[in-house]
Amino acid sequence: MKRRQFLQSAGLMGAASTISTGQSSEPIIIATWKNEAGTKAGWDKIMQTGKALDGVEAGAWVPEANPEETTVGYGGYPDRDGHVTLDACIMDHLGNAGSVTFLEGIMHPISVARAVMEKTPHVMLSGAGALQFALSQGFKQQNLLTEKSKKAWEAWKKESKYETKVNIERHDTIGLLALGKSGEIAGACSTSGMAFKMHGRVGDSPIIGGAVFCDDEVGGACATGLGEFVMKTLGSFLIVEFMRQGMSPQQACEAAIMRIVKRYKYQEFQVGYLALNKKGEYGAYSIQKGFNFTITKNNVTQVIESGYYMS
Ligand code: SD4
Repeated sequence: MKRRQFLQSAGLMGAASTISTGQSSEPIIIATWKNEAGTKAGWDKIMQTGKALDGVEAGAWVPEANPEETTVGYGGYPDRDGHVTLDACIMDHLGNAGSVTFLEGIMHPISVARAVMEKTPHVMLSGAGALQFALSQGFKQQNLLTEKSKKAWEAWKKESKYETKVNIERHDTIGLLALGKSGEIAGACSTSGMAFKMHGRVGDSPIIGGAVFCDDEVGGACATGLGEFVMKTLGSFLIVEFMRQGMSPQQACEAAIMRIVKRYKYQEFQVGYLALNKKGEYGAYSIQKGFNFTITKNNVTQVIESGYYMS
């Protein structure tokens, strides 16, 4: 029996599929991984301003500012040369988008990405240029490498085992999707990327269409996991296009994972996708077991285990 069929008959794919039943476009915010504080903050913001874009930005702020989160913002694990380099992007319902890559020393890269979107004619700023722009906008430069992350890097350096795969254990790169009070879609993503990556490595998280894509006619999608494979398949764009063709968010996430599974040695890494359509239906799917996501709707927050392809 094929793996997927087995999962279906065993009811193991049910978590995401059975809850994809929302039919209204009431406000909702969903995020990759266990990010309750993030989705709650995003929900509160949507209640305040009405806007999905404000919600996804506020949701990303939470792990960005949390020194205990070693995969996002402040406290993120550095690259192999000891630099904490950040990637983030944001997209609104009008198709506007902004992103920053390889940004150092700024606590909230998501807000710099938003400023790129709103205040420049560009989509993406990188490295020193992104920092220069952030400083010009009043963002403060600070050291984001915490003692905890420095120690982990020093321990890693003893072996310096460079592996181009994301650990399949839980990661906390935050990807968010929301519907605002008018039912409009927005999405965002923020990360410090792969721990101990090559200096200069940029993942999928700042790539519009890779880690995040939104189209107000359809909905949105976001990604987490080993960004190289999200980029090679342009996962979030693909999911939105699948939904445009009539797939449910759940079916679209599964089809995008299958696109990876068919072409690459998927056994060695993790990718997880989340999707939300304009009716408020959502879905999630990953290659490996262990991916989960958080949803806040009607002021109620829950963490849900995603369906997955591999045993
Ligand atoms: C990256 N996609 O830099 C990010 C990492 C990630 O959960 O999502 N980890 O490739």
